[in-house]
Parts: sequence; C-alpha cells; structure tokens
Amino acid sequence: MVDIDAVRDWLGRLPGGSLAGQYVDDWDAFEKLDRPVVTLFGSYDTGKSSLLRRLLVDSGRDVPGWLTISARHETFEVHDVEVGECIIRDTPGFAVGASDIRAQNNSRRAMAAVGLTDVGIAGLTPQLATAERDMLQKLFTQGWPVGTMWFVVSRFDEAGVDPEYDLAEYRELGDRKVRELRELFDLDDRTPVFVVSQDPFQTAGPDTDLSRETWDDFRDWDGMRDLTDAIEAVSPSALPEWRHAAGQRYWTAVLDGTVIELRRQLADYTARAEVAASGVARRDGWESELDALDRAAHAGLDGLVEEVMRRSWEPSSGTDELQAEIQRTLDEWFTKHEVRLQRLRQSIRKTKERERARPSWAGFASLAATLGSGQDAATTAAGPRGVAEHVEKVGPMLIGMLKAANKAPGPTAGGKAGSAKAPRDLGRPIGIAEAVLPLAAYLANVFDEQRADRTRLNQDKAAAAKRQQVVTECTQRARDTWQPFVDDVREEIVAVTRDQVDLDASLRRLVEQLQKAVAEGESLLRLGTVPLHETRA
Ligand SMILES: Nc1nc2c(ncn2[C@@H]2O[C@H](COP(=O)(O)OP(=O)(O)OP(=O)(O)O)[C@@H](O)[C@H]2O)c(=O)[nH]1
Ligand SMILES: [Mg+2]
Repeated sequence: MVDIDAVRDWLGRLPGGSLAGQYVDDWDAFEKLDRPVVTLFGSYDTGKSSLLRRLLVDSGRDVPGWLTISARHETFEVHDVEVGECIIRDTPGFAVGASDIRAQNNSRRAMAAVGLTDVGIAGLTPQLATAERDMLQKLFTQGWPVGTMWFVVSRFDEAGVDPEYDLAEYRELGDRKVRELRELFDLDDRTPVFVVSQDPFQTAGPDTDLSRETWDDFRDWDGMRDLTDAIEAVSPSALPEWRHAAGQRYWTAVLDGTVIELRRQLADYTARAEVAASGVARRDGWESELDALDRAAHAGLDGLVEEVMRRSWEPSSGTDELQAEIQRTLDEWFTKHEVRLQRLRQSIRKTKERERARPSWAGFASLAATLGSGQDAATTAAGPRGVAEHVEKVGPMLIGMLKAANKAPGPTAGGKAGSAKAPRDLGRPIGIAEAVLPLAAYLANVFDEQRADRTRLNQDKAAAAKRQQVVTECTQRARDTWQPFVDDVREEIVAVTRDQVDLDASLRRLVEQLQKAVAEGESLLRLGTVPLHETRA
C-alpha cells in the first residue's frame, strides 16, 4: 500500500514548487462522483469511441460533439458521458513506443485516467495486444479489485471470418481469441472478456447522428448485448472498496510518473551542472595560467632597462644607439611574453571549440538561452487540463526556480575583470607592429637633453638620478603597454566561461535537490509496491 499522505506531502515539496494541489484537485473531483466511473482505454484505433457511440445510441442518447471517429489518432482528451448508473469515460488511445510528443501525451493521459476510475475496460483489436502488451500488463497488475478490470476484443467482424457467412466459425474464432487473451495476460475466469463488433462493416462509419436501428441486423451476433448488460449491472454498492483501490492506483501512478520525470530531469541537469562546473574549473585554470604569464612578464622586465643603461650609458657611445638599444630590448621583452599570451588565447579558443562540439554543450546552451532570454517557461507548458499535464509541469517549475536563483547578481557574475563588456574581436591577431612600445618620442626627448650637457650629466650626482628616472619611466611605460593585453585575455576568459560560472552554484543546488526528491520518491515507491495482482488467479 502506498502511503497517500506521504506522497501528497512529497509532491508538495518538489524542487521549484508543488504538484500536490493539482493532483489533489483531480482526485477530489473524481472522489466526489457518486456513481461508478467506467473508463475505456487501449491503443488508438481499437474502436473505443465507436463503442461508446454504440452504447449511447443503443440507449437512446445523443452523441456529444466531442465524440469523433476515424482511422487516425482521433481522441485527444478524456471525456465523460452518463449511461445508466455509470459515468463512462473515453480516453485517447495510447501509442506504444511512439516518439512524437502528441502520441506520448496521449499515452500518458490514458495511463493517468486509469487511476481515476472504478472499472477499467481495455479495448483490443482481434490481433490482440502485441506492442502494447507490457503497458497493459503494467496496468492489470496495479491493484484492481476482482471484476473491475474488463477486456473487450473489438472490431471482431474484421477478425477473419464473416459472421453473416459462417456464424459458427465466427463464434469459434471468438472463443479461441478469448482463450488466447486469458493466456497472454494470465487471466482467470473472474476477469470478464467480451468479443464485440460495435460497428460491423463500418456501417455507421464516422457518423454520429444515428438511431439504434442502424445496427439491428447485427444484434444476434455482434456481442453488444452481453457488454451492455454487464455495464447496466455495475452498481454503486461496491464504490467504497473501488474508490480505495482507485486511490491506491492513482497515487501510485502519480508517484511513479513523477519519479520517472524527476529522474529524467536529474539526468539532464546533472549533465548541465557538469558543463557548468567544467567552466568554473577552466576559468580558474586559465586565470592562473594568465597570472603566471603576467608574473613572468613583470619579472622579465625587472632590471631589464637598468641593465641596458649600465651597459650603454657611456659618454663614448652615441645617444642614438642607447635609445635604439632600449627600444630593441623592450620590444624583444614584449614580443616574447606577448607570444605566450597568444598561445594561451589559442588554447582557450581550441578548448572552447571542442567543448561546444560535445553533445552535452547543446543541453547547457539551450538552458542558458532560456534563462537569459527572459521567455516565460511556464507558458510553454500551457495546454489542456488533465492529470498527465501535471508531470509536464516539473520542467517549467525547475526553470522557474533557476530563473529566480539567477536573478540576483551573484558574486561570480562579473568575474575578476569585473567587466561586462563583450570580448574583443576574437579573431584579431595582435601583430608585432602594434606591439612596438611607444617609447621613441620619450627617449628622443630624454637624450636630446642629455646631449646638451653630456659631460656634466655624466659626472654629476644628478646624472644618476636622471638615469634612474629614465629606467623607471621606461619600465613603467612598458608595463602600461603590457597591461591591456593581459586584461584583454582575462576578459576573454571571463566572457567564454560566464554562463557556466553564473549557473554553476544554482545548478549544483538543483541537482542536489533533485537527487533528494528522487531518493525520497523511490523509497515511497518501494514501500508502496506490493503488487496486488487482483486480476490474476
Ligand atoms: N469493421 C469495423 N470497423 C470499426 C468498428 N468499430 C470501429 N471501427 C472503425 O475503427 C476505426 C477507429 O475507430 P475509433 O472509434 O475512432 O477508435 P478509437 O479507439 O476511439 O481511436 P482513438 O480515439 O484514436 O484512440 C474507425 O475507422 C471506425 O470506423 C467495427 O466494429 N468494425
Ligand atoms: Mg477515440
């Protein structure tokens, strides 16, 4: 037995919000119904809607507008009609293994409806269940009180024997199918099985404006009498027991469906969290590489100008040579370190390219786009009301949670450079021409002064001070030229890892919460799934 209160409580505490209210509302609406609910379900095109039309018309009722019949997927919603003492529900046919969303939604809707019924009628074609066997099997073993799960093998005029030509043979085939079906699902005699032709030879086809005479020619053999009698015999006397069983089925199905959805979300968000975490690690790695490069450049500059001055600050050597020597030395220094910056930049771009080519990137990028675009994810889930939609709300709930978490600018939002500016044109190579330090004018000026009184300057105490000033000034200019190149790479590092770093913390938190929710849901499932196998011998 599943602990319904515990399931409701758990649903109320899911990451990003609560699903409890919606499920509770649907359950309450069902529980309020004071007459037995009989639900038709099965694969699409098995003739569920045609069967309901037949029941309505035979009992002198109008066919409601929503009831449509065709050879395509036709019914997309769960609908009710009243027939005698019962409420009969038509459901969308499920398409087992279908990959398109609409078919999957139909399947989910149909499965969920089975939790909100007292009697279930599984419709099958004469080929019997093949693809949907596992799905049906899962339903049958979900705790149906004896006699509340029925089977209808329908459209039997198409089974291979024409009843108007050889009735005995037709009946014989019907009996054989019933035996086959009981074997297939391991059913005992307490499970009712009907063989019907609700619209022999498609006499009514898609029409809905019909009278009961339409099928008068077929009543002797179409099997509808037995089924109609059985439905008429359904009485509300057993409702309390049926509702209890339905509650167990319903909340187990809700729990099961939600756990499956949460597991799916957990897998997706784990992959995205890994992408985010790798971005954080990359940023750290690249920044410390950059810091090391920067430190090496500064270290390489220390004492460099002084050394040139000591070597060349001789009265004998021409000021032009000295000037050229300083310029040359600093250019060399700059080029050497700038090449290292370029290499780091290349490696960042290559790594990024590889990362973007990985399948995991797409999932992360689309999440980042959704969160960044400001589009309201909740609206994408809007659709017709129904039990199965609730589980589809898990995704938007999680997105909403992430949006809220990332609205407040986090400490990581700006990164070290603290700049929100877009990275510079990433393809632009910084050529050596640009790298030439703008020292020429300064040096020319300094040495012009020196030329004016070279001898005195050389002996003077002031000469040493002047020398030192030149050293300091040249070194500072070199540093000032270098710095923007470092900043540029730093900005690029921040920019290419921004989404990942920004989302890292909230994704990690979300994954933890999902793990917790899944674990809790799984333990509720383990406690609840003592299969009742009531339809089995
Ligand atoms: N030959 C024959 N055809 C039938 C019979 N009952 C229904 N059909 C045809 O079977 C097709 C499917 O019928 P529907 O009643 O729309 O089937 P459904 O199970 O409601 O389908 P979905 O709503 O898509 O799940 C239609 O083309 C009907 O005309 C029958 O007794 N005999
Ligand atoms: Mg239908």
